[in-house]
Amino acid sequence: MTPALRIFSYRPNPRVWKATIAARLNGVIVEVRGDTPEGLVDWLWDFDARPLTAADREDASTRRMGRVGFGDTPLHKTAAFLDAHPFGTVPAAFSPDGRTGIFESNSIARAVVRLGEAQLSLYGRDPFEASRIDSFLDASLVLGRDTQAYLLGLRAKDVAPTAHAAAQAAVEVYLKAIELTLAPGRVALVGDSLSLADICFACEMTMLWYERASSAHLAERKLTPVLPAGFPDHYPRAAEHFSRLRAHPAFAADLEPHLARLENLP
Ligand SMILES: N[C@@H](CCC(=O)N[C@@H](CS)C(=O)NCC(=O)O)C(=O)O
Repeated sequence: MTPALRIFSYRPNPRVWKATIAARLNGVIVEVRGDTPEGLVDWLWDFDARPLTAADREDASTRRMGRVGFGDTPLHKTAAFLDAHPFGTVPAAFSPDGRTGIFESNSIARAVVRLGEAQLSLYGRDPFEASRIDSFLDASLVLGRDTQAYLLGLRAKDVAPTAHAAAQAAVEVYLKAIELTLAPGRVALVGDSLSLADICFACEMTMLWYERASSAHLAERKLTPVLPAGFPDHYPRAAEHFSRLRAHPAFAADLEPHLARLENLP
């Protein structure tokens, strides 16, 4: 069956899982193409993304320096890719004919939710709930923005104290609000059933789990984790919500192998 949406990204990428979890729930078929983060420098960034050929490597017209997360290595982005994706980032989603590019992981997940609306609503019961879901998605984008430099610093084993401080402040603001939302005994962030807001929350938490692979580096820099293993003491409802979501089969398929690997590092 032809996929309803194609996504190009590095893997594993919890941002992509916002879309694949939604797709598992509502039956939309999504194709994900890509490679490791390091491997993507050897790919042609295009609707028809693929490993570079010798001729592609010679083609200076596609060569572009990456801005976020790809250091000083040139990337190879086609003109059609940049037309569809003016910010030039991954995850990069496309309509099946390749004509419409959808960027920002939250919007890619929204596309999946809209495509599968007839099978299952993950976007609230009315315009107010839908807009409240958008509110959580917007807040998660701010969190993502303020933690990105920190998480990339961890990957490069070169965390700047300013990036750590920004991430710490952002995580605190975000989790306090999630905790408050769940305080009246709610089991979902919006309304009383699972929505895209919960999917997005689970994936943002999973992004932060990456920190656990860098305990030694943080200790070396005398920095404390922004999401310490003891965070459930401070945010019990948020922690419980995350535990519930990660155990859900539609979530576990993507999240569990990744989280388990990070939790069982020597
Ligand atoms: N807020 C965006 C973040 C996307 C993003 O920043 N992607 C980076 C990799 S982490 C990228 O594609 N960088 C390529 C470049 O800068 O050329 C989302 O959620 O999709």
